[in-house]
Amino acid sequence: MRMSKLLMPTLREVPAEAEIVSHQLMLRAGMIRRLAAGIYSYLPLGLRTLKKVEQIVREEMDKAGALELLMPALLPAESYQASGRWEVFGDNMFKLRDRNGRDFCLGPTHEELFTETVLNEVHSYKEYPLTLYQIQTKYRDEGRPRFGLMRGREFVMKDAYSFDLTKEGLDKSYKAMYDAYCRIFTRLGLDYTIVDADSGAMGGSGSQEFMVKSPVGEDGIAYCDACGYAANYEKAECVVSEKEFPEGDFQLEKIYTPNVHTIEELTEFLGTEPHVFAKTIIYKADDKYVAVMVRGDREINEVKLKNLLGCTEDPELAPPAAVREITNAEVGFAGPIGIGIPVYADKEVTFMKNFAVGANETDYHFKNVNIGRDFEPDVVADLRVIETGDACPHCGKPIKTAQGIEVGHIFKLGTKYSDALGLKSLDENGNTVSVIMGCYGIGVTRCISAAIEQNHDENGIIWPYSIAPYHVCVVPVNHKDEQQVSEAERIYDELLLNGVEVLIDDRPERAGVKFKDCDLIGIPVRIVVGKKIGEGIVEFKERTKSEPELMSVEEAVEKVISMGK
Ligand code: 9G3
Repeated sequence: MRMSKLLMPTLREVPAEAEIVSHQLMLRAGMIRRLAAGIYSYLPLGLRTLKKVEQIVREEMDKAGALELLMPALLPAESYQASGRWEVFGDNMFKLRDRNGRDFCLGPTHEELFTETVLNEVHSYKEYPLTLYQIQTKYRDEGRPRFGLMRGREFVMKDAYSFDLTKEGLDKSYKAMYDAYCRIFTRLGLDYTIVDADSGAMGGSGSQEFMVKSPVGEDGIAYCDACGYAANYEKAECVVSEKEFPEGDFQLEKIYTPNVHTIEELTEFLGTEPHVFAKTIIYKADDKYVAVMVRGDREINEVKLKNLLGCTEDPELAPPAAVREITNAEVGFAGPIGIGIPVYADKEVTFMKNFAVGANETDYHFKNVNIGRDFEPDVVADLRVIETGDACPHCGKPIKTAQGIEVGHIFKLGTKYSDALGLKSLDENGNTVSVIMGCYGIGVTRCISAAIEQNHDENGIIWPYSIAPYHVCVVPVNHKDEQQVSEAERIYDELLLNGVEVLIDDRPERAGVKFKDCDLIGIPVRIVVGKKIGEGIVEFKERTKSEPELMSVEEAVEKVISMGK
């Protein structure tokens, strides 16, 4: 491709709207352009990389025995009403009406559609197991679209769905997808970690996320280098860590703590440390209130709370009016003693002694509180957020935490959707069974952002060879030098003839501008045709290396051709 003919509007300046490197570089490299919040156009370089990512996903899914379909993105409401999800996803779902006033949506995910397809088209147990997939544009009206393609409102997802008649079958289908994902992310050049994850609204018996470690990742990961344990922080099991508490048999004591609302103020006032205080936070879960307790130095894990309570809506902090109603005190003085609503305590609270809690009276706390004598929690469970340095739940070594970009998420769904849509089958013994499903997602456009987050430097993108928009750029240093230009053209033709994806920078620009653009757009190899071409010598500069190599034209051409093999 001639760069004089390529639409590649590179930018010198970083666009203000872009907060993270991958977003900045995709705009500066002329790969994408923003149309509206979370909605992007793909210019030639961006589209070439997108298609390469899609092709790698497609090849590995096909190799794993999955069958590719393509579902509509414009879906009638009925598709989601049978599963009850037409209401559940609220504002996140793009809804519209056709000319006859019928309800439609732009598809955010397709469990129902794939289940319906199998329901309508598969009629014998001999046709199972079946894994179907698509690579398709999804629509989700995210409240906070940001970070470019990382969290868009229109994005490309590979979504796959497996259908089995036995649990063992699901395990096999799930493993086949798990292995295919490992091959995909390896081929994409992503350094990824697989973590146990919460299944959230999807239900089912468990899920795993494929995470690319990055400080801009929205998910927290807890992992152990010693034994390989890794989990999304939402799910990571917490081990009780013992702390020092005042020893002795003290009487419960109510103390006047005027204007003491925060932990810091209370520990200051009592002259103790945060862990000698137990927080009591009141949550509204669906339509009931619960008091949740964790040690003062810990945070409540609301995903664990939601799963424990089994509520459909996310638990929310009770509004101040409700807190006053329940505790007869201002916010900040809630405690378990005599609170009158169920008390859910994190396991660590049961190891506390002579500790402080709110007294359910404005400006008062209790000290020297002891479980058993002064109150009994209704439920004790793992309800806290894991922290760096906590003991690994598997081997006890210190846990590490990191941020991660979720590029894949695989679920053992079970029969939630097949039951909702009546997908059953006779098995080989003639018994009627519910079809057991798995679902498997890859954020295809998000993988592009993740690849750049993991592969860039101060000069721009450093593409993994497999998804680079082009593999080599031939650059004549002086566009006025007849020999340099004709030799560069000859190399360009030779590479084209050998099927290499090659650019020639034939623009009438200074060499420095050409080198900067070539680095910015992340082309893996640059062949520089300069003064030494008189001796048949060119510079072979790999984007991952700081210094160019000098070599003959023939060697350079051979080297590039061999890289593509
Ligand atoms: C919606 C909207 C947003 C959503 C969903 C549905 C997330 C939704 C979860 C999944 C689960 C799996 C198939 C591929 C793998 C992931 N956000 N999820 O279901 F209607 Cl508006 O998408 N889907």
